[in-house]
Amino acid sequence: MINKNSPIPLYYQLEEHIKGLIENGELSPGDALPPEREYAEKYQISRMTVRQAFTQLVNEGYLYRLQGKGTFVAERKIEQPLQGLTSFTEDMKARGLTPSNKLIKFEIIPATSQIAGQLKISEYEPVYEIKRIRLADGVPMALETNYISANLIKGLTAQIANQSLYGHIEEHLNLRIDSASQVIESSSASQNEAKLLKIANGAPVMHIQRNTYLHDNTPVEFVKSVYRADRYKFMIQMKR
Ligand code: 16G
Repeated sequence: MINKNSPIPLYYQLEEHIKGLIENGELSPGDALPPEREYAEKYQISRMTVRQAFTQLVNEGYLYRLQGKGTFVAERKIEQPLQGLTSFTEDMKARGLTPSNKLIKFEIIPATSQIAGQLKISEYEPVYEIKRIRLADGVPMALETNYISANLIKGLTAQIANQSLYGHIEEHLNLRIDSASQVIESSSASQNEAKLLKIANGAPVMHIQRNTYLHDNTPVEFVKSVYRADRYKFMIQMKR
């Protein structure tokens, strides 16, 4: 399956071959890959070529390396569609995963000018600052900090924040969450983010900012999130 006469670079052929094994399930998350040397001997290619293929696959999130232990198949990424306005709890349940939260902070603070501007309220008006680690089947996926006007959404508690905020707003307060705008930017995990998300310092993450509105365009939340880039990819359908 490695064709030396092909104009396609050898590392790329090997990369596609390993990707195929992962996609058809012959290699599963957590499986160790044979050492580079073995691949090199088997296909009569240089170890440099094998390393290049592995490095590409690590960068694309298919594999990960453990110092002194070898190269392993990574967990599949969650592919998150960007069309629907859904909550973390809904998204995880829809995938058959169990959502949970670890509440890091739950406070009422006076809105800074930035938060007030985002929520279209006055500076110093009370807002909830809710910081949560969001987990799927017990694995940290994202770190989210929500700002919600305390005059708009009354009576939030730590217990509610430990479950679904959208669920509470819609089912208990009978408000209709209607639209949102979202900006996604690549970044690398700070020391604190890495610790909370259980990833390496400086590992790739995505910073997501969401502004969410009720049906009458009242801002209902302003959220800053840090999503693990090794566990998430985003998908959007386009039409010309
Ligand atoms: C998602 C939203 C977040 C929202 C949360 C509500 C992104 C990037 N963020 O995580 O803005 O606050 O869902 O989830 O998608 P909940 O209802 O489970 O608390």
